[in-house]
Amino acid sequence: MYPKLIDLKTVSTPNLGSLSFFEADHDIPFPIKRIYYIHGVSKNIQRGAHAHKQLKQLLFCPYGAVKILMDDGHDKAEIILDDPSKGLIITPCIWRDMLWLVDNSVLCVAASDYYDEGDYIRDYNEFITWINR
Ligand code: T46
Repeated sequence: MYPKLIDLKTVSTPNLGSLSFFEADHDIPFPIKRIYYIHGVSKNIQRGAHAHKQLKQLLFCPYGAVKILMDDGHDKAEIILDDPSKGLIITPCIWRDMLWLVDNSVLCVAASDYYDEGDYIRDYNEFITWINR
């Protein structure tokens, strides 16, 4: 499994908080074509239940805590995003679920491509067939 937790560059200023940032190609290994974010979600809600065929993404949580559950068809892994200075790079062909641990946590995503429903695999059996093709 290739998902990778990375430290986002963060500049802290005394009494003024912190600023985190990343740059396409420099800090994450793909160009960014789309940003989206998921908000207004209650604790214990789970979203996801899909994989992507080609899409690469950086997930980060600037507020709250979201557990990312990943499955590459062989191994499973979980990572909690609860620190705005951390990001999770998810490569293609990883089945993922996202579980909200805190009300109104915000999950942000920088994606390598435009939205394309054809890149999604939303059936788990189809996912297993796809990775073993
Ligand atoms: C992912 C996880 C982490 C759009 O119209 N444009 C978009 O850019 C996106 C991302 C979604 N949509 C539509 C497609 C659905 O009708 O928004 C609706 C909700 O999408 P979905 O059910 O796929 O949302 P999540 O939270 O299960 O998954 C999302 C991303 O779709 C997915 O790529 O990896 O966040």
